[in-house]
Amino acid sequence: MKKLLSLLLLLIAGYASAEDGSRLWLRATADASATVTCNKPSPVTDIAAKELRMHWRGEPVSLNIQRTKPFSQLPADSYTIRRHPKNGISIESPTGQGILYGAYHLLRLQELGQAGGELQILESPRYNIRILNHWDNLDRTVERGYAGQSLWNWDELPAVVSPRYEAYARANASIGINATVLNNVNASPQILSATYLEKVKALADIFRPYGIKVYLSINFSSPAELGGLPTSDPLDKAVQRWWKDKANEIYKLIPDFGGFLVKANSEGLPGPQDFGRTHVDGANMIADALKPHKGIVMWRAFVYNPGDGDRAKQAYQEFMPFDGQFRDNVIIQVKNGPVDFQPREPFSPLFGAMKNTPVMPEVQITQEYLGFANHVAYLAPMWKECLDSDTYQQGFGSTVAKITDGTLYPQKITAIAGVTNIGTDTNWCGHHLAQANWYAFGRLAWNHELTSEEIANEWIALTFESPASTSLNSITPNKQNTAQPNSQLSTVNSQLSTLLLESREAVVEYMMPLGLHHLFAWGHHYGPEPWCDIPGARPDWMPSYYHKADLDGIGFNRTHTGSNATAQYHTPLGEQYNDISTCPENLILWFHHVPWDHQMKSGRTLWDELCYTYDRGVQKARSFQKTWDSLEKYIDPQRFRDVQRKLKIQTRDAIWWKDACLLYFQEFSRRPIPDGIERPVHDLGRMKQYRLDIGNHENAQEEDLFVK
Ligand code: GCV
Repeated sequence: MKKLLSLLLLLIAGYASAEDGSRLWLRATADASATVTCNKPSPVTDIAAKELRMHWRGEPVSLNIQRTKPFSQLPADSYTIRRHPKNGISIESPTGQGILYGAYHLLRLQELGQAGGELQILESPRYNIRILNHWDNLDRTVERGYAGQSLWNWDELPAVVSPRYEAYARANASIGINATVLNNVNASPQILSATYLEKVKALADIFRPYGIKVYLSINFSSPAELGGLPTSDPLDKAVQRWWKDKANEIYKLIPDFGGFLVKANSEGLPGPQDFGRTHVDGANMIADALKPHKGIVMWRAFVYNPGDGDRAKQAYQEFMPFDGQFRDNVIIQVKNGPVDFQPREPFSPLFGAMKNTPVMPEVQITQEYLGFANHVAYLAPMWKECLDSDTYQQGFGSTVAKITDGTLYPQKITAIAGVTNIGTDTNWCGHHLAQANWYAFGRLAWNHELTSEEIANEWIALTFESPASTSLNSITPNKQNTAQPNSQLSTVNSQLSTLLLESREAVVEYMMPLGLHHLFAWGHHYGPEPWCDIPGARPDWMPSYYHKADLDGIGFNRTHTGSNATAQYHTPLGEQYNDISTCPENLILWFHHVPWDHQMKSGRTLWDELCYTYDRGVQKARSFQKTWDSLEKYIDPQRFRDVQRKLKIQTRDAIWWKDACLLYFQEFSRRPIPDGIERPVHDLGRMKQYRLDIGNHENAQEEDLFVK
């Protein structure tokens, strides 16, 4: 009877909160009443206690702030979770923030059915700063955002505070994210005006109890544009004063303000070079203003100019000479690859090469180059590919992760940034399955040793498993909890995790396999236009700059006989990339101009391999539809239909990519599309005639494509 009643209650609760994706991976019902005590309550531990009281269905929990063993040598937000046979559970940490992470960890275990039995957990984060970068503009548009408008309603702030701000903070804290840059790196000087700083303060106040620090992107010309000074020259005394005063003003409002993110002398933005100064002059001047407040500067290395040779080499060329010259509160933010978040790139050669400067990886959670919020592309494998790459800079095993997380270099600051995919859409990310990328970023920033599969399994269970099932299985101490996913849920988990784990590679295959890159249409980065040639446009924004297809072959010669970008990589990697017989085939066209008849490892010619790979990508997209459809009976109707619709678009786009690229490159290869490959359904001439119109919010819908 009791069970029946609780089932009824849960059903009612389930109906009350429809599965529209708004609850993300935090879908547990708030109907518990756990006993929770804390030795040193604070706003942060209060949140931890509240979460546990509402959601934890087990024995009493004590939250203990303590600084001694095992924490003396560990980062501040480390924590332990222990089950004591007769005394309930303890969560210990030197900080309230660690306690909060411990609470979310315990609740996650409960939802996964893993909170029973012995608990002896010690966790500490690999990166100190785990930060989201919002590319949100003050008019609420989001650059490369595909999930609605910016969450920050600047017009209404600080008077009106949306409940979504707290929900955002909670979601981030639940996966260990502890920092956020609120505005676009293409920054408006206005963000530093007194009016906007009041709004920023309102957000910082909401985020603080969740352990999240606020940072801002700044425009290097702010002293002139906002402050009315005649110059923004970093060596000018009045400019230096202006930044110091601005920092003082900010810290008065937001005492724990994190610092500034700076995009300077990049893609037309102002920077120190406008005044004949260097990145060091610019970064250090701002660092000096922040230093008294313990703030930091994240200075981006995303720089390239059309006249300066191979774009892939430029960040290295520009930044290496400055190694060791930055202040100790500057960290250089480096995109995972040397060009720009392409579906596949080698890692940036700056990782490990800068030995005397803290460096942090920047990855892109929003899918600017991976089908926006229309395609499923689970990105943990892509980020791990970079983090696990061996730079060889400190001998074998010097992975990008170990280089940047403080293991191999004594970096005082360690950090990792993710350009977020979050917006006002009900489901936050535009595509239900894209929530997995937000989740995966947080989990990997905390622990980059987790596998993509582990993270996917966790996320699927939390996001698609019925919360009812866990609440019906109460947790009993010292007994393995029985709330293991039941067979239905296991089907979802195994099928969906296979789909997720294959998804990024599928996108690479149907968009830009074998190391191809930047074949995108002019004006946006959604569909293919490998033929795109806009008279007078920057050559390094044209696809032909990258693919270099001609009658002999295809690909960018970056070897010693070409741009020599391979020389920026440490021995033996540079040599490996340089030699066509040892270069990994998934990067062969990144580093080599390869003859059409070059024999690949499969025994096929390059041309045939290209055709097979594009086709394989399309077949995978089709298989995602089949897999998803087979799960209909296990998934709630709204999310099922939403994803089903997106997968249809994805397959349509995959075919379009394959046809556009193969038919175009065939004009150079002059070879037939091999037997056994799905025939093109589009006509190259017609595809070339049409411009893609993808609408104001870059959220391409079926009817928007192929508009004349
Ligand atoms: C925010 C790419 C994107 C730009 C982005 C830039 C950057 O070029 O297309 O939208 O600008 O990277 O990372 O600064």
